[in-house]
Amino acid sequence: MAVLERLTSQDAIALEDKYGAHNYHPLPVVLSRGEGVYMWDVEGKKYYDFLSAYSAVNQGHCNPRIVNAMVEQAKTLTLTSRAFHNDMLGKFEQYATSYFGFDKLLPMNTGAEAVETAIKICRKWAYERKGIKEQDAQIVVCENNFHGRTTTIISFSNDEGARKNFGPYTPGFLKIPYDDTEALEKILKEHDNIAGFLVEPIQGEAGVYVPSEGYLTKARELCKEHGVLFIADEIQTGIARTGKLLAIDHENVKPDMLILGKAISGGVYPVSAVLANNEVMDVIQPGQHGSTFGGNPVAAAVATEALEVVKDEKLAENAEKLGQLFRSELQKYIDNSNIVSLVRGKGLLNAIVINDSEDSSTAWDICMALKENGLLAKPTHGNIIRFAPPLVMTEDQLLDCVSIITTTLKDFEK
Ligand code: IF1
Repeated sequence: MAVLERLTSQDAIALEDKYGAHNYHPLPVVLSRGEGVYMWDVEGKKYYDFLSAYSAVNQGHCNPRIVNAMVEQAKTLTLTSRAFHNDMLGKFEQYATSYFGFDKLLPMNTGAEAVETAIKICRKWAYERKGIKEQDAQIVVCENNFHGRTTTIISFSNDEGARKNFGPYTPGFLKIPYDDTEALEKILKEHDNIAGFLVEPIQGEAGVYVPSEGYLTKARELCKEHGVLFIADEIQTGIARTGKLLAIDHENVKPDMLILGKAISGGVYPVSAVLANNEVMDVIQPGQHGSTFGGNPVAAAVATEALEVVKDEKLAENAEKLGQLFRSELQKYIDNSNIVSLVRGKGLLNAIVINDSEDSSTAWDICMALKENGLLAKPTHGNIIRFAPPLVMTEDQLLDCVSIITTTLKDFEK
């Protein structure tokens, strides 16, 4: 019976097409199992994962320690709501605040919820501590940002697809170019009602855009000088992905608020969080913010274990080492390539830019060919392919992947 019930890829795709909303355009591959850096489709074909669920499975698919933490906790107590205490949340909060160096943590579930939380805390802080007139607080954001998909967050997106016909939009955001400290300084000087500056240390969705060295340091200084909260969205860049625990650690920058999601749970369970010191976090009092599932015991157990794995398995160090190797190996290929113009990134968050027009299907076609050759990656904006494998990869596996990628690219050379 079990065998008869097994779906083919084609059947699974047809079901999603018929019964699911069409809000995604996935690569046509149907995965049914994952382990470490590998995934298998329903026909049993094995792939290297080069997306890591958008950097959520940094600790590797079905990491046994994290899965075990989830199963044990799920057998004991799953959800109490925050109407009562549970015996896991405080331990997780103590562990995570000391891990990242903040006084307090506010737990949520998805990345977008954590961004919303940071926006609410920032505004409340502005009215109650900075003395900005009520309803008047502005938050500075960057062009080409990606912070999630709620109505407020898409209000300050400049991606037409993400934004169009979802209005009316939430006011209270000012947009400046990314990687531009002069623009930041100018806007901070011109307005006295700015509450915060929300920024991605590397812009992921924009195509793994790494800012100039010193950008984050200077932006941090400007915020301090103008009494504005510096808010780092490390949902995609955090948890060892870029070769340090956080991407801001490359410049030893300390934000006023740190937003985490994705790999804080190793991709096993939705967990997100905002971290801040008391003078900021204490503006939130009972009844002012929350979530049914936020801070539940399973989330607490899973996230604690996921963070321990990152330290124990030295994933930041591995991402740094393998990232250097990946970029230098690909660069050797690019030096003689017409189809790829450059490779960029930090740690194991990298991208190649395809040398073709932005609206051509070349990046997609290359990803389809990579899939045939046993490696899964996804194009991002324009003609860019993001490469972000789980951080538990070995050097031999990485070199094997470089060989799959370069062999595939050769077929696309003009
Ligand atoms: C999708 C990209 C990645 C994020 C940052 C907040 C969130 C995200 C910096 C929201 C989420 C995702 C969501 C995913 C695509 C994706 C993405 F391509 F859009 F840029 F990762 F690369 N801040 N990023 O990157 O977190 O609410 O989703 O948990 O399908 O929308 P979420």
